[in-house]
Amino acid sequence: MLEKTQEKLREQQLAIAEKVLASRGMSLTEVKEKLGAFRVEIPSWGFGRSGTRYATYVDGTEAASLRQKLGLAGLCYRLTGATPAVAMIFPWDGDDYDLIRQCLKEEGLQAGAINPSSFFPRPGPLDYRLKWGSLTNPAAEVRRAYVQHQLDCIGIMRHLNSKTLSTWLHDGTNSPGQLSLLEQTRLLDEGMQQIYDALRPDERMLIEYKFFEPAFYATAIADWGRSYALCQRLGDRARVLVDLGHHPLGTNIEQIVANLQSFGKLGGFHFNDRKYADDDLTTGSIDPFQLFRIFNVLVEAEILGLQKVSDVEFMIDESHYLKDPLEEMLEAVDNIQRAYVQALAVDRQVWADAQKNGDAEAADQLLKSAFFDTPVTAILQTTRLERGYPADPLEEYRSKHKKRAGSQTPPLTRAA
Ligand code: AFD
Ligand code: MN
Ligand code: MN
Repeated sequence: MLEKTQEKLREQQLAIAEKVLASRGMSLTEVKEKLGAFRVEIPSWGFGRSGTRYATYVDGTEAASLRQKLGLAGLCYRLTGATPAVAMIFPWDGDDYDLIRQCLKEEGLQAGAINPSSFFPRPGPLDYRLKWGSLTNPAAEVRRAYVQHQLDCIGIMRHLNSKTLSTWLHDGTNSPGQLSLLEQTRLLDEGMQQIYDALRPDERMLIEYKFFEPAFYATAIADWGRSYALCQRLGDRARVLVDLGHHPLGTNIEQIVANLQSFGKLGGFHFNDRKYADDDLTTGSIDPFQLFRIFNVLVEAEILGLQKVSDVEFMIDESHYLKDPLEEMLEAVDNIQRAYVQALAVDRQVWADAQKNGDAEAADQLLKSAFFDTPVTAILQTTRLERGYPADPLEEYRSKHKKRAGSQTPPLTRAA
């Protein structure tokens, strides 16, 4: 009975959506087509369990091995139809690249961006000495070893048929005396150049910035300006990666996106949300209007011919501390798709007229109406059903796939 009622409601909402979009110069068919073509990468590490600096609480809903991570990633794709590629991270995801290829194939997945990890101590020069950084480490032996790790990751990229190297350095100094700030920037440029020079013409490098890490005094790639300057120096296959959690509170991220698109240097995103810092909350769960404003710039940039939405590498980068990781991933994908539909529903002509007339109130009401008054759920669910996927992936997972949370293992048990 409930199903029938939901179906009826969806049909009514869809009829309204058709009219609302038509009144804004958009066709429902076009919105469904664009939504159906939208893809977002999911991170292998997002299916594990993360913690704070104090503890990690494992409850059995997270993956405890790489195979389980890729199994959950495969289920995410089968439930959403929007996440065919998995971003991988090394050495975290191990060194059995044939196993990875086999798991990806079994799950109907591809490898997404390959993420070298600079923060993860391992045998050899990249051991405890990483606390002084990777490419900006004062010891040439450590810098050389980290460049080699990045070159190894380019090899893994090719082995897994990926075209994107996505780089974030944990580098930063912890006191004013530790390293000359001029030397820090010189070493960074030098190391990045060696990595970039190893890329083939059809491969690209995304350079991620981050405002700070705890205990930092000077982050090596602290803001979009430093990443942009690096990408400018390196060449056209180096682009900026915008991680939503990596800005000072209050930063106007959509303005950074607009700048980067104007300069042809937007590579992609790591989506997440936060109340205070970093990537610890589900995308769109705290500030969905910001996510909509970012997509609004992306849709406008495509209309202006600056960059196609499909040319932007969308990735989720979240740390899942409390909830079932796959639930959070499905929630994130839904919120991202929602923001895209809302941005597509903006009446661009009326908005341009309001701006030309300096009518800020009308312009703001127009954005608000796209965000609040578009029957998004009906558009999302219908598009999914027409593509052969469940209308509500999260509900489908919780009702048909989710194992109850496992026994509460004692805190401090670290998942793999
Ligand atoms: C951490 C960093 C950064 C990076 C991710 C994967 O803050 O966001 O993209 O690890 O390496 O979250
Ligand atoms: Mn990130
Ligand atoms: Mn992060």
